[in-house]
Amino acid sequence: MAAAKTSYKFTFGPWNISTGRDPFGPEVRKELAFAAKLREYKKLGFDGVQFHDDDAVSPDLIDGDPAAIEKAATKMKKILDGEGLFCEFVAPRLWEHPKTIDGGYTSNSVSDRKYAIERSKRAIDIANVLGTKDIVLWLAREGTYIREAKDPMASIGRIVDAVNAMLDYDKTIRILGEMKPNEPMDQAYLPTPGHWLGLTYRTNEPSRVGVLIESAHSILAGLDPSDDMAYVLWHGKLWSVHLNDQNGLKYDQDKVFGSVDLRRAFNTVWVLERGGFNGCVGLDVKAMRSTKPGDQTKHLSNSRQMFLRMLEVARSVDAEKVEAFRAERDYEGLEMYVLQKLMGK
Ligand code: GLO
Ligand code: MG
Repeated sequence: MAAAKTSYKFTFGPWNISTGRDPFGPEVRKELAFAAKLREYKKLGFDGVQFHDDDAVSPDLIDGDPAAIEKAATKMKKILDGEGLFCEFVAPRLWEHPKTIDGGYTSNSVSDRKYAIERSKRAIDIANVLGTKDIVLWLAREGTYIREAKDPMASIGRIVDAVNAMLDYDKTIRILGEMKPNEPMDQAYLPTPGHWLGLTYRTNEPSRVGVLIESAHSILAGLDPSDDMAYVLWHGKLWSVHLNDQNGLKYDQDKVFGSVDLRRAFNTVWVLERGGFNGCVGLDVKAMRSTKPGDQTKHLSNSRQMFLRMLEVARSVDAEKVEAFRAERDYEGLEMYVLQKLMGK
């Protein structure tokens, strides 16, 4: 096992400070201006920012002249520098535009597929200006509402082709797949980190294709996030995480890290520590809709605090004791040892 890290870097995306709009009701808080959001990061104990392409560059410019995109990204980089923040990654937002209604890389429309790839290349340009090498692909609409809608085998090939096109476009970027089993689609083509991982080895440059794992997404797939993370760590491909929590199999909740299941959070942090994870700790969490505007960043600082507190717990685990319980096959004893730790004993 790699040596434990002494410190972690914390990041989140501007979408994690939100208006409370949901499918059943409108905004309950005013949208905070982007610059005002950025001013919150350091105050909350965060070091870096995760961007969608059209967070970094206004959505009006995103389909236009590449030079104008670069100019806007340069402006954003100055603002970031001014705040002492770094950009962790850029993710092309391939799920809101009219040309991505049927998916990005797997759309049945040739011209829409082209759009998705061109837009991904622009996201790489933006990443270069913002000083990051990491591109995240959350494949939101690469799936179907009805299974007959698309050719499933052709779809997998199209995703690989798109990844290869990005790897070819820039020989230094890395691509991180963030998989989710459902929502917005009924079923995704690559529902879990394991599915994506298999595909990384069939790309033109596997060493530049890795994984971002989000806790809630693993839980939605009926899997344990720490097991997913351990599997990908073993492959040396866990390059980022989105920690949060999820209360069972329902819509993607993005609850505060550890707020539903403390033991699951413990296992997540314990695995990251022991596995020598050295990516950023991203907290992809949402405030409750009932949250008052003055409290709209509490879920972020609370999640960070939960991670740090869990880190103390994980670091206080006596590895020899754990081994002794294992050697005796005394898992009842081991379980009680962990539960006592979680209760502060
Ligand atoms: C949604 C995803 C989303 C991504 C973000 C970055 O379920 O978790 O928040 O993490 O768009 O690609
Ligand atoms: Mg996420």
